[in-house]
Amino acid sequence: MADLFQNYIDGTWQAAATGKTFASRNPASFQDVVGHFPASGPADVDDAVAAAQRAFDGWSSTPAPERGRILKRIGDLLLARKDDLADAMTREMGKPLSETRGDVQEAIDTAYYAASETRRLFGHTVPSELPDKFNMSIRRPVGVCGIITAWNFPVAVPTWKIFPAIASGNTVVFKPSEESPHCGALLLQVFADAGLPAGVVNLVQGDGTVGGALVEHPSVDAISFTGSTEVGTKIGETCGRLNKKLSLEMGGKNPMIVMEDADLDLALEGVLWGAYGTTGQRCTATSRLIVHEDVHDKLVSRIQEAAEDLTLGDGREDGVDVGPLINEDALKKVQSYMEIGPDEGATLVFGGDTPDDPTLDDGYFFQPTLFTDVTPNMRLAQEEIFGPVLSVLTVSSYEEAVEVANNTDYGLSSSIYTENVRNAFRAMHDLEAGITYVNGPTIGAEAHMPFGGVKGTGNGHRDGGWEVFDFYTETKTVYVDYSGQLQKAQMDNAPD
Ligand code: UN1
Repeated sequence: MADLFQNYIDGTWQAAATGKTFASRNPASFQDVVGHFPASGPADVDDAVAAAQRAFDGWSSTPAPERGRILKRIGDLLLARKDDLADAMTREMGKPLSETRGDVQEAIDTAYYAASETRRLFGHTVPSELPDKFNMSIRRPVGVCGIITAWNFPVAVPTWKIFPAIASGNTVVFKPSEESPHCGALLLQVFADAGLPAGVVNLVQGDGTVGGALVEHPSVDAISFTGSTEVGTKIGETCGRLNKKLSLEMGGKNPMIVMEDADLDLALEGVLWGAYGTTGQRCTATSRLIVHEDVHDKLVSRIQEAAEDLTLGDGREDGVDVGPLINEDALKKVQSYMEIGPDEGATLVFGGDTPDDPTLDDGYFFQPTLFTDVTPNMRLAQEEIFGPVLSVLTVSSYEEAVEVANNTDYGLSSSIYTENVRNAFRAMHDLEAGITYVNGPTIGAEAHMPFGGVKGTGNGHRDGGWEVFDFYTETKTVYVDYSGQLQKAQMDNAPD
C-alpha cells in the first residue's frame, strides 16, 4: 500500500474534509503508485485561507531580512535533500534525474536569490513640489496569495512564486498540480523543517475544484498561475470580475531560427535539448524550427541522425535522455498530431509512434518526432502540442524568419542561431516574445531573471528576477509634511 499524504494547513498535516483521496502514479510505469493524496474541496480551501490570514500580521511585520534568513535555511535544506527530491520528482513526473536535479537546483537558486532581495525591497524618495514636505514610496505585501502550478517543473516553478511572495511578507495557499502532489508535499516538509512559521505557506491538494475555490475566495488577494491557456483564461475572467491581482504564465509555441550563417554544431545541440528535453513538456520547449533554406537539408539530416541516439526510458535509469509523457491524455494528444500533420501536408521524417520496445509498454512513452514541409498556418505550427514533436518551417531571409516566428498567438520564448551580429541584435527587438536567446535554445531560464511572455502567453507580469517583486508588493505612496501648516498641492501656493 502506497503512503497516504495530507494537506498542510496552519502548521499541521490534515486529511481533507471531503475524506476522499486520489492516487499519483509513475508515468514511466503506471503500476507504481507514488502515493495517495487528499482530494480536497472548498472547505479545505476555506481552512487554508483562514490560516494564511491569521499568519499574515505576524509574518508581514517580521523584518524582511529575518524572512530572508528563513528562506536561506529553506535553500540549504533543499540543497541537502536535492538527490532525494530529484528521485521523487522523476518517479512522479518522469523527466530524467539530470533534469530533476536541475529543477531542484533552480529552486535552491531562487531561495538564495529571494533571501538576498529581502535586504533591498527598495522604495523611492522623491522631491515634493511643496516646501518642507517629503515624498516616498514603500512596498507593502499584497496579502494572501493563491499559487496554482503545473507538474512539469513541480519544485522550481512553485518556488518562483512562493519565495518572492513570502520574502515580501505575504502568506500563501499553494495548490500543486494533481499530477505532482508528492513533490508539493515534499516541498512543504522542507518549509516546515526550515522553521517557516505555521500558516505562512499552506498546501491544499486536489484538482480544479480546489484551484477554482481558491481563485473565487474573497479573502485571497492575488493569484499566480502557471498552466494551460484554457485554465488560465478562465482564471483571468474570474479575477477580472473580482478585481483580483493576477499573474498568468501559459502556453508557448516557441520558435528557433537557424540562419544560413549559424554554427550548425551548436544549433544541432540546441535543437535536441530544446525540442526533446523534458520530452517537449515545457512551456518554453522549442516546437518550431525555422530554418534558412540553404542549411535546411543538412540540419534536418543531422537532427535525424542524432535523434536516433536518444535513449527513451525510465528517467531513474542511467543513460536515459527522454522520459515518458505525463499521462494517457497527453499521449493521445501527441498521437492525434500524427494524423493532423500529414493530413495538412507535412512530412513525417522520423518518430511518429510509441517505441517498439515491450519494456516500455507500462509507460506513456513516445518517440522523438520531426515533421518537415510545415507551413506557418498549419495546426502543427500553431498549436501547443506539449510533447517531443518538432515542426520544421523553411524561410529564405531574416525578415521572413521573423515574420514566421511571430505568426503565433503565443509569445513566451524564442531563439536565433546566427553569427551575424546585426541580425542577433535585431532579433532581440523583432521577436515577439518575453524571452529571446541568441545562439542558445528556447529553454534554460535562470532564477534571477524575469520569466514570462507576451501575447497569449501571459498578462504582463513576470515570474522570477526583480520584476516578480512588483507583483507580490503594492506600492504605498507616503507624504510627510513637516511645514507645520496645511499646504495644498496644485494650488499655486508655492513661493514665486
Ligand atoms: C515551464 O515550462 O513552465 O527555462 C518553465 C526553462 C525552465 C522553466 C520552464 N527552466 O525552460
